[in-house]
Order: sequence, then structure tokens, then C-alpha cells
Amino acid sequence: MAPSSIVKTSCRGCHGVCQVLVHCDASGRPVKVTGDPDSPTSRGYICPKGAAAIEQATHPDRLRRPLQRVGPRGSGRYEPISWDAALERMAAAFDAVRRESGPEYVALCQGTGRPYTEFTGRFIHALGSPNFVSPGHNCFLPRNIASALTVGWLPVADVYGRGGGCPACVFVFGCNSMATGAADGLCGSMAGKALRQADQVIVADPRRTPTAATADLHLQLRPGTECALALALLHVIVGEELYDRDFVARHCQGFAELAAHVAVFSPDWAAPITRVAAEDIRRAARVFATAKPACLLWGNGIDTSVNAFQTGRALLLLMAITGNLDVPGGMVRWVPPAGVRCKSPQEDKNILGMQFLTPEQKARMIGAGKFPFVPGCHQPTFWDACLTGQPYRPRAVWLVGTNPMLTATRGDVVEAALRDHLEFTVVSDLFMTPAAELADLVLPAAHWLEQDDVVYFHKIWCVLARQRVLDPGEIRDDREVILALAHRLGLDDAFPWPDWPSYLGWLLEPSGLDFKAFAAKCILFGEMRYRKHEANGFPTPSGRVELVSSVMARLGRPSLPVYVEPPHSPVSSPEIAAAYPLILMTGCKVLPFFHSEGRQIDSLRRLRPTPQVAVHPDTAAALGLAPGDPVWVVTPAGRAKLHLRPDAGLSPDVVQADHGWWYPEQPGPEHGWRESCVNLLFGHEHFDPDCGAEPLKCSLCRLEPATA
Ligand SMILES: Nc1nc2c(c(=O)[nH]1)N[C@H]1C(S)=C(S)[C@@H](COP(=O)(O)OP(=O)(O)OC[C@H]3O[C@@H](n4cnc5c(=O)[nH]c(N)nc54)[C@H](O)[C@@H]3O)O[C@H]1N2
Ligand SMILES: Nc1nc2c(c(=O)[nH]1)N[C@H]1C(S)=C(S)[C@@H](COP(=O)(O)OP(=O)(O)OC[C@H]3O[C@@H](n4cnc5c(=O)[nH]c(N)nc54)[C@H](O)[C@@H]3O)O[C@H]1N2
Ligand code: SF4
Ligand SMILES: [Mo]
Repeated sequence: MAPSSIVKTSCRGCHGVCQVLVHCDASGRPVKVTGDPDSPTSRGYICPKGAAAIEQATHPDRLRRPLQRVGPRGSGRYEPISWDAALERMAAAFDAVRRESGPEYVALCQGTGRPYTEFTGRFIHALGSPNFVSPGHNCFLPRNIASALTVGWLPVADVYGRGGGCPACVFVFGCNSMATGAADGLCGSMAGKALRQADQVIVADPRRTPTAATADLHLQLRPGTECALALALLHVIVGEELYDRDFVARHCQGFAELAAHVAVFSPDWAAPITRVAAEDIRRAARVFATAKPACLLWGNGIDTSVNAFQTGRALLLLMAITGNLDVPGGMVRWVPPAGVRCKSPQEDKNILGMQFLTPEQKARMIGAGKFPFVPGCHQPTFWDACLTGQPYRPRAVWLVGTNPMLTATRGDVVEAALRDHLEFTVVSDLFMTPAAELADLVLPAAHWLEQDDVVYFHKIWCVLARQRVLDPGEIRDDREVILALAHRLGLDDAFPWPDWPSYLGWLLEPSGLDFKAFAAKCILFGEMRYRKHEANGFPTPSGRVELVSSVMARLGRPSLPVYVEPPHSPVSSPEIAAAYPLILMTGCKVLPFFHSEGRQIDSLRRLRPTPQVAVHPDTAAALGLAPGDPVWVVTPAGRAKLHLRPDAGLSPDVVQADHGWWYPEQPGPEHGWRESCVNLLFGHEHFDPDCGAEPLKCSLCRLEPATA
């Protein structure tokens, strides 16, 4: 049937900002999703996840009604209940725990940042519990918090050229969004366009990614050594006086100390550590410092190590001393549209509702004080506490949009917590996941095709409209559920909006538009301004870029970045490397899947039917392994079965294993989650001392043949 109408909306298949067209047939039923060629955020791009949105939203396995467990945990026996009964049960259970033990015994866990993050954080904090648990320690927040300390805001690569200038040099550092679709609120295809336009592209990545293969310079570093590389780049730029003198003099604090600090970190020092030739480090430093403007596409490759926070700091210093902060084509601070009540976390420290917690309640956060810059409750420490009862054992937990047995480390601990230790568990999800199979209550969550939304999650230079094109039936938007529950629990101060549409109306109020008028416009633009520091300085304690961090110094942490060797590496632990000779990276994102999602979507699964471990062909041959062979990836903590994919672009001693794998087609409650879960390969033993990040991309393993 010929499409009879087209609805413009924005995709939420990942963190991207792609605007899309939903083609509907004569009866208004969506039949196809395509990229929107007129979109300034994505220029017609759509990835397979976006194109599969209808298949996902209308999948027969979608959860459609609230369910309550009637058999023992893990029996898979559930019966439908009404929303009213489900909310009443949750309110009664959370309230009982709050009164009997204290609000901190209730926790809310979510996965990656999603449109509801501000409501989930606000809810649990308004309840009086500091235990808001997320994977933020391993994702984005190390960079975000290092930015807050150093610059006062999060610098983002100006690949969109809103100010008319495009980057002359793009340094891609541990980011692969050009190949995976999107990351951090930036469309990978638009980043790719900026790369093609740039005079110079440098890539720091242990893998020969498609971007690295076409770059002017590929620094193929050993996983986990990126801080050493960054320090050597600073050494060259300072030593050869390639820095921006004017910017440093007027806006930076601590340059002399930085110069003295990096004097010893020469490219010759870094070369044996990083395995990048000293001459290549010099060349990269010279290009990055002299190409104007230059930007840095930094990504999750640097977040997942015990050096994540210091690496973030080192890269911020690189952006600063080369004079690339808030210049067109450099590393900018977006100005969001004035007409929408959205603020960046730096502008509104209370965005997660922290103001609702008393200092005593904050101090009760599980893991409080363990890491000075951990964003919220430290995820691994939280799950451990459920088993050990140290410092206390949480009693009730609500998992909103997370599949932690697959995506948090030590899925075995998570599973034991959900099955044996927590008294009351609720899971909100689109599908019955291995975690949902253990829950007492399962709540069906709305897909983005079923949502009306004002999309400002990444606080970029625009706000996008999302419009409901599918009837959700009994399914509810997570935020409607949070509002209803908050009202039942008397949290009206934190949630003054009667329902979701009134919240959207409140967000849009300054613009003078109601939701319908906003949806018709599809997008509102901020008025981008650059070099805002010239008038206002930087929102740090000193008003300058803190090359030497006063906050770190006050907390007794290194105030200038230092390199720390990964705890499991051929250098730091040769005795472990003797039995586990390969360097292990896990979880480099892949185009068809968003983490553990999409395995039941046929069109996506066909693109990657099985979990893969990428291995250099010589290494595979030496082990007698052929392409496609099942192999165990083995570490001192556990093993996971994946399929061999030869990759001649890897170093012979580096392997990369997919994360997030479970098999929805296998019987519940496990759905085969233990078989290929690379997050069973890590103990809870090594963390970044500043932000609690885990070495997910720089550990050690060996490969063993497996049977199919
Ligand atoms: N080994 C290894 N592990 C990693 C990583 C790695 O690189 N290596 N990366 C880490 C990173 S960066 C992150 S962010 C985390 C991600 O960790 P998670 O966020 O736990 O991962 P997802 O698979 O996206 O899980 C989300 C669940 O939410 C459901 N869902 C999707 N949309 C909605 C919604 O709107 N509402 C609700 N209620 N549910 C929804 C999905 O069906 C899915 O079951 O994983 C981390 N894990
Ligand atoms: N298709 C798809 N898109 C996604 C996601 C998804 O699951 N699927 N997840 C979303 C989420 S939550 C996130 S956080 C982003 C992450 O997206 P990105 O920031 O692009 O992160 P990754 O894909 O995890 O890894 C990026 C690159 O870092 C490299 N790397 C690994 N170790 C190191 C190292 O030690 N040093 C350096 N310099 N590089 C290293 C890897 O080889 C990889 O090419 O993607 C988002 N977008
Ligand atoms: S990259 Fe992300 S936002 Fe863009 S179409 Fe794909 S899933 Fe949707
Ligand atoms: Mo992430």
C-alpha cells in the first residue's frame, strides 16, 4: 500500500540525534522509518537500528501488560495485573522499607543515559535514597566530571560547524561512532562528514577501525595506555612551544607547573609504554597544535580503564593549551534553545534532584567516600553490597531500562542479588530480559515510537520533537509511571506536574509553544555563541581552566594527570600474562545492536548472528582456530564463549570481544545469558581511584577452542 502520511520524529534507538520520517499507510499504521534528509542533526542518515524500529516496537515478545510473579523467582510464572494494583504494590513496598529500615534501603538502577534519567534520579533522591545506580562510572561521566573540574563544562567536538567553521584537524581518541551510528548526542555520519572535510585526521585506537584505516595518522596504542600518550603529546606541545600563548596567559591556571610536570614524559618515554613510535607522537602533537581549529572526538575507549579520569584530564589540558576551547570548529559548549527549560548538569547541579537529599542521607550512599568523583552510587559496590550486606543490604530495587547481568561486571553477583538477596524487585523494560525473569513485578515500558517527548537529553544546540506514532495500548512511558508512583508516595514537591503532558507543557512554556505546535516545528535551535569565556571566564573555582586542579589537590589526588599501568597487563602482571598472554578489550560497540538490545530483532540479528571475538589471523592460526570457530575467552575471573573473527588490523596479542550477548530464543529464565557474557570476565578488584571505572578494554585473557 502506498504510504499516505509521513510523521517527522526523532529516533531513540541509541544516543543519536537522528531525525527520522515514519511512513504510515492509509489506516495510519507505521510501515517504514527512513532518515530525514532535511534534518540539520542527521541529514538523512539512518542506521539499521533506526530502520528496525517498527519491527522492534511491534515485536510479538514485547511486554504489553504489568506482570506479577506467582511462582518462585526464576520459575517464569507470571500473571497480568492492572497498573493500579502494580503501582499500589510498589508504593506499599517502597514505603514499608522506607519506614522500617530507611529510604536508602530502596535503590533505583538504570542503564545508559536515557530520556528519563532526570526523572529516575529525581524520584529516588526525592524518596530520600542516595542509591541511584548507573553504569556512568564506565561511561561518559569520567569525561564529564573531569571536564567540570577542569573547564567547568563539557567540551564537545564542533563537527556541525554551527559557527561557520569546521575542524581543520579531528583527533579521534577512543571513539568509533562513525562506524557504530552515534555516541554522546552526536550523529556518527555527521562526524564522518567533518572528518572528510578536515585537512588532518588522527586516530588513537588499538584497533584499525574504518576511520583509522583512512586517517592521515593512526596511533595504534596498546589498550589502556592512552594517558601516557596524552602526556607525551603535552610534552611535545609545551616543549616545542606550540601552545596558544595568549589563551594560556589569559585563561589557564598552573601552566608553569604543567610544563615542569610533563618535562619527563617525552615521546621516547611513551613509545615503549604505548607501542606508538616516538616520531608519530611528535607528528600528532605538531599537527594537533598547529592546525586551527582542531577538535577531539573522545569516546568510551578512554572511559573504561583504571586511568579513565586522569586521561580525561590530560585530554582536556590538550584542548585547552592548544586554544581550542569554545572556538568554532574546536571543542565547544553548546547553547541550547532559550525557549525550553533544559539545563546542562553544570548549570543545574540539582538536575538529578540531589537537593532533596540531606547531608546525612548522602552519606548513606553505598560506597560513599570510596571514589571522590563517582557519579552516584558505584554500580559494582552496590551489587556487592546486596550479597555481603556491607555497609548494609539494600532491600528493594527498581531496574529501569537496564540489563545488568549482561552489562554490569560480575553478572553472577547481580543474578544472586536479584534471585536470593533483594526482598522486592521491579523491572521496567520493553522485553522479558534475564533480569526481568527474576523480578517480582515486571512493567512494560514504551518504545520511542510510542512516546511524545521534548528531546533535550544531550543538551546540544537544538531540541528535537518526538511524536507518538504507535498506540501503546496498556504500555506506559516510564516517566508516567514515575509520576504516578511519586504522587502515591507523597513526593509532590519533587514532581509538581500532574501528568506527562503537563510536564512537556512546562518544559516548553518559555517558548510560547504547546506540544502540538512544537511537534509541528520538529526542532528548536539555540543561538550558538562562541568564546563565552572572554566575557565570563570559566566556571571553575579559579575562573580559569584549571590545568592544575585545585579540587583534586584539596582531595589529596594528583592535581596533574599521571599515567597508571593497567592492573592486568603484560607489564604490570607478567605472572598473570604468562597464563593469559592476550590483551583483552571488551564491548567496542557494534552497529546493529545497542548493548544487550536487539538480539530478538531478526533484521538486526542477521547482521551479527553470533557474538564475536576479533583476533589477529596469525594468533588464530597459532591456536589452530579458523574463522567462525567457537572459542572460550578465558580470564582468571571466568570464561565466555564467542566466535572467532579474524582481524588483521589488530596487534597479534590484542583481542576484542563483543559484549551484551544473551539468547532471547533460548528458554527462560536464563535465555543462555551465562554462555557468552563477557562481563563475567572481570572481578570486582580493579577500579579507577578517582571515578571507579573498570578496565573493560584493557585486561588479559587467553583463548581456548570450544565446542559449538
Ligand atoms: N564489557 C563491557 N560492558 C559494558 C560496556 C563495555 O564497553 N564493555 N559498555 C558499558 C556502557 S558504555 C553502558 S552505557 C552500559 C549499558 O548498560 P545497559 O543500559 O544496562 O544496557 P542495555 O542493553 O542498553 O540495557 C537496557 C535495557 O533497557 C531496555 N530499554 C530500552 N529502552 C527502554 C526504555 O525506554 N525504557 C525502559 N524501561 N527500558 C528500556 C532494553 O530492552 C534493555 O533490556 O553497558 C556497559 N557495559
Ligand atoms: N550501535 C551502537 N551505538 C552505541 C552504543 C551501542 O551499544 N551500539 N552504545 C552507546 C553508548 S552507551 C556509548 S557509551 C557510546 C560509546 O561509543 P564510543 O565512544 O565510540 O565507544 P566504543 O565503541 O566503546 O569504543 C570506541 C573505540 O575505543 C577504542 N579503544 C578501546 N580501548 C582503547 C584504549 O585503551 N585507548 C583508546 N584510545 N581507544 C581504545 C576501541 O577500539 C573502539 O574503536 O556508544 C553509544 N552508541
Ligand atoms: S544512529 Fe541511533 S539515533 Fe540514529 S538512526 Fe541509528 S539508532 Fe537511531
Ligand atoms: Mo555508555
